[in-house]
Amino acid sequence: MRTTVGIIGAGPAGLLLARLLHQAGVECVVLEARDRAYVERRQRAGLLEQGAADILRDCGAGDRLDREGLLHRGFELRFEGRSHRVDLPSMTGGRTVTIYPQTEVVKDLIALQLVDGPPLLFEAPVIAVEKADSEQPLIRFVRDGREQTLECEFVAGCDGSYGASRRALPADEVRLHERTYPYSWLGILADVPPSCDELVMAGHERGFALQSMRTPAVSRLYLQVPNGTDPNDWSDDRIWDELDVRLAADGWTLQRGPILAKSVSTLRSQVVEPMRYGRLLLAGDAAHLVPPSGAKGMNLALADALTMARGFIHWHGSGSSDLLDHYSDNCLRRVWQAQHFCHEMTTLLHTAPDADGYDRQMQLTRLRRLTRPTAAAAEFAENYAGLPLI
Ligand code: RFL
Ligand code: PHB
Repeated sequence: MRTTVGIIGAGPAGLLLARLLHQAGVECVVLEARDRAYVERRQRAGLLEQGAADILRDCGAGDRLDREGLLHRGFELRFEGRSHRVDLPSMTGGRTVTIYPQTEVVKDLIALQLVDGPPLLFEAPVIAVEKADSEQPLIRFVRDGREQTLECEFVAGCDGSYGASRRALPADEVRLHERTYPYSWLGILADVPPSCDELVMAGHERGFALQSMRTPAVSRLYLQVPNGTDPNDWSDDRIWDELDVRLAADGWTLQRGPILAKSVSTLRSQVVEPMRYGRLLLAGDAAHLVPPSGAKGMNLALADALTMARGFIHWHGSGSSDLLDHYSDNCLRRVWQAQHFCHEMTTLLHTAPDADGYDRQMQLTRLRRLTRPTAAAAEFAENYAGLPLI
């Protein structure tokens, strides 16, 4: 098999890239390790920045997003038993965010691709990317139990942090910057309407808690838990009791309901620098991870895919590799900005295992600044709503 751009991974990054290339007449093939049902059901992100929602609309994937997405103009910060609303439009020149689950973004992009898009092969795990430093890179993958090859002009590594693309990077050419946080998130999906129309983030002494949602009828909630936590050690009652304590505020009641899913994920930051090796370009989680506290992972993945698509389209139309040559630098500026914001959000709201009274006072001082019309509050809102895409 031959193509122009071989795309590894059918997450938000790979699917958006395929859509944009297809619309511009650049040939590509997407190889995905898992089956369609698995990819469409994987519970992940929930929040789209305005810029990311606009990218999806512009490529024709905005119909359901506009019908079913929940537009949010602010969120609540809770600490010391009180709620403080952060208003986004008034501090960001009118920008908002949308709650629209990653599962739905992925379903919409897959549906478009299966109607008129380039080939998307499910259950086709890539085992290696070879000759990335040559003009003819090669992808080795398995299909129906047989090993096959896809010859490409470029390879787009959109296969997450455990994919084959990362394994193809020589350690002496590419650096991996990394932080692992001393806590994880226990996430639940609950069959109960959210107790608040907006997101609620609590910076409690016992640890972080978040009330989010998937639809007006289904809630998504998170609790900070120690690393190594087994979700089975947390009964439904224990989860609701702890959420009650951490999210408590005067005059507010957390509604309980059946828990549909429970999982634990560790919080980590990673950046691969540069995001390119030869003719292998990385996008999304393959290039960087952020702790979920800042809700930036899917948004960064979509922004990378747009930047990469522009590079390939320019190269395809003009023969110039100018944009591709600046791909990594252009993305990394946004990536490091998001890393900084997510790190700030994480340390602002989580309680480290060795935290003492001094650390707590530092957190409370930082939190109080965000509840007044300060420059810190404006910068926080700007970052949360997302920086405009260039
Ligand atoms: P994905 O979505 O992981 O897709 C990668 C795809 O590659 C496939 N793959 C392979 N395919 C072929 N061959 C191989 N060898 C392969 N290896 C892997 C995988 O099966 C998969 O289909 O990466 P992508 O596209 O870069 O998208 C990144 C996002 O998924 C991720 O950053 C976000 O989910 C992070 N995130 C959030 N991001 C936000 O923007 N807003 C949020 O509100 C938000 N909340 C979250 C989050 C992540 C969380 N977890 C689970 C850590 C909340 C949580 C709890
Ligand atoms: C989510 O809805 O999954 C979500 C929202 C905001 C975050 C993280 C996750 O910061």
